[in-house]
Amino acid sequence: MGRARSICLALSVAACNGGGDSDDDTTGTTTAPTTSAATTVTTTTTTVDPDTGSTTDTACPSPVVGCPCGPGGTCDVGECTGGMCVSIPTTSATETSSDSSTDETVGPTMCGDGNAQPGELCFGPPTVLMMGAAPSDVALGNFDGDPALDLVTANRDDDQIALRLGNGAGSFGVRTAAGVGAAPVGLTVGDFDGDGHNDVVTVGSGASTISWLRGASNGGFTAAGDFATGMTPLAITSTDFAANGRADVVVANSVDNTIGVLLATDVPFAAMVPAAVGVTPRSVALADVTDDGDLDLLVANSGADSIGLLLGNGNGQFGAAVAFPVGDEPRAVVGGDVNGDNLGDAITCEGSGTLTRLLGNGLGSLGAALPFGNASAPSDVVLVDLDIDGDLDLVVASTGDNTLRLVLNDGDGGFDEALQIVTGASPVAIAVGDVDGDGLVDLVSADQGGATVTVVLSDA
Ligand SMILES: [Ca+2]
Ligand SMILES: [Ca+2]
Ligand SMILES: [Ca+2]
Ligand SMILES: [Ca+2]
Repeated sequence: MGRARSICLALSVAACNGGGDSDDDTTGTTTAPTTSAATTVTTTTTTVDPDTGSTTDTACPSPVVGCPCGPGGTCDVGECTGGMCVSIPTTSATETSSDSSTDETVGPTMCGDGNAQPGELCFGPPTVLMMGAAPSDVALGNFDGDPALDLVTANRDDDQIALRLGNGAGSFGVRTAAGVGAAPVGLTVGDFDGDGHNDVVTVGSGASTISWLRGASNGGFTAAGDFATGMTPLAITSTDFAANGRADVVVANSVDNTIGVLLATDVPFAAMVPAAVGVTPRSVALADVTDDGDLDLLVANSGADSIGLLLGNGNGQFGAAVAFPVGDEPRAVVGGDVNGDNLGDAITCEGSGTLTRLLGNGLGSLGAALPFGNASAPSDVVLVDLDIDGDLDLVVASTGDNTLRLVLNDGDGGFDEALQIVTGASPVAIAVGDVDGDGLVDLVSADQGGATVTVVLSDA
């Protein structure tokens, strides 16, 4: 491999000129990759709220940017000026580099030159936006008919979704909200009635229901019904199994130890069909692990220290769950091909602080758990190509130290942490998408402890 990487922070071009890291695992498959402290750039948070003044925005459950200061003139996010919490100017960027002896060259280009090159990892300063009480999940989608991605959160503690419409340039407008079933801890975006407009379905851990909000295509939503799940569902995802133009839903019922499928047929949704999984399922992901064209289901069984794999037949029915041991208390699972063999693999993050990969073996199964890396009480992980070199990298939400960890793939499924980005308090969920239309992926975290989302735009 030996690809050099430039680890770049867009706000500090000086940080982009060197420090290339090529700490690749070239020896392959028998050794679990380890995370070195190779190159880490940490930035403090810059906060900018596009809501000029918060007078139209009444939900200020905590002193964050755009909200009144807390007792003693303090802010959980931002700094107190004139009684209001405002942005903190940037920044301290520090860069340390080790094991540079194996570096062949410095990075191919600089961040900030407008020219995105494979191997560059370029992100700008984070922006923190107030969303409501305990945002517990976040998604990006189009809700107002323009091509700009909008962002929506499920707010556990105010029983609402909160929406901010994107302007296509990386900024978001005024917050609006809509009520859903009690304690929404997850949401998914799709067209569940086939009218061509995106809808939102939340999963209510307090209500043991899903709530369907029908999108009106102008940024508005209409409550369209609640539908029973199993007990205390904690996670949700969706896909259109039958290709009938109506997305279907899968939930994880944490008390029942089941997953449940709710098909969107003539009238969303048909009664939930459960299937047994391991103890305390709290994350679900759809991925084609067997490369047969049908989506399979991955489940993180946090009480059993395992993930479950349920092979799909393509119509929303799944085979029996097969469990694979992982680290202590898996909190999230994702699927995708991380080692380039066209077989789906699984990645988990565990509350104990570890990450684990399990490689698909082409036999409808997964190989042994290979632990790697670390984070502080990680709560979510996503697979996305961060450095545009064609392989899937990781973003890990690290709730214990309020960071997003960007972890790069060496192309063979070996991972090294490359960058930490500071977020609002307790980032529990991640969404990725191109919110500013530059063709590069941007990051959003739902900061459950901070009542905020953190938006991090890529830069070239
Ligand atoms: Ca719709
Ligand atoms: Ca693979
Ligand atoms: Ca990559
Ligand atoms: Ca972008």
